[in-house]
Amino acid sequence: MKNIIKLLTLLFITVLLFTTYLAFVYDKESKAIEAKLSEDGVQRVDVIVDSYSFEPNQIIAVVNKPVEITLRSVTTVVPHNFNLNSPEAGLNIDQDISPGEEVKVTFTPTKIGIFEFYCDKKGLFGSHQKKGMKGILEVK
Ligand SMILES: [Cu+2]
Repeated sequence: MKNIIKLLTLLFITVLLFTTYLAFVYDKESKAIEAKLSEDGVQRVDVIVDSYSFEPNQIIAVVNKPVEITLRSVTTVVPHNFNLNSPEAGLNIDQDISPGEEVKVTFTPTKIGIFEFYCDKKGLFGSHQKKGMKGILEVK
């Protein structure tokens, strides 16, 4: 009986450590990235497009300055897209991204706020957005 309790305690501690580790890794991956302001006045950022994620998934940009996002697909089969639709803030993007393709989208955010982007494709088992293909643009 005592051995079982010991075993369960050990198992509990292992699970606890593992989930803490996962939370730490996940937190690192979802770190916000500031779009880098170039000499030509354009704020640029690269985003890796995979099934089913955008990396980084938090982009920070400054209001009323052009933003250029390079979307780099690393998939071999699954097509994705990049939707960023808040027309009231100057955001009106629906860009298809073929497997392995690299495309650029440019826009100028005209309002401060937090705006969601996502992939609106759907597979057999649900939408890509629900599987994690989403992120936020924070305009400061
Ligand atoms: Cu997708």
